[in-house]
Amino acid sequence: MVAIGADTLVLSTAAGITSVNFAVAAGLDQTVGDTVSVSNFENLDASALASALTVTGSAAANTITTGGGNDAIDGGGGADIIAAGAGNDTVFYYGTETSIDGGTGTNTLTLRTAATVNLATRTRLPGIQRLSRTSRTSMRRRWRSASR
Ligand SMILES: [Ca+2]
Ligand SMILES: [Ca+2]
Repeated sequence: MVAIGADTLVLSTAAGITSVNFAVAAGLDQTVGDTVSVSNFENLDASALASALTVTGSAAANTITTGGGNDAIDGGGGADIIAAGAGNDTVFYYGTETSIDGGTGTNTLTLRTAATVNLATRTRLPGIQRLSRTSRTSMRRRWRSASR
């Protein structure tokens, strides 16, 4: 079953939540750390939070906005719109995203697919200063702005 929808979960307080996972099966709890069963959301607005959050998107398009904590965001592929806010955030890059904004802080983009990312002309990647890669990834890097 594929869940169709565009529901946005807005977190006005952390309430103990440490992670949000949109990749769970439909109807299952998407939040970890709280006592509330939250299900069937696709999008997250956690911009009000100052604590760190781990967010996992589904294979479909997700709009994920996090707050001032040092967040880790894995959009899971799809035409995601990701904004990590303040803090030193880590965002996974699949190459299918509509946009990734690291926000302020020292942010790391982790490539999950082979890609050439030019940080000097990162129009789609504002706020990203660092690249890292997983062992499955090959990539070429241009550090024209970062290394000089
Ligand atoms: Ca996604
Ligand atoms: Ca953040």
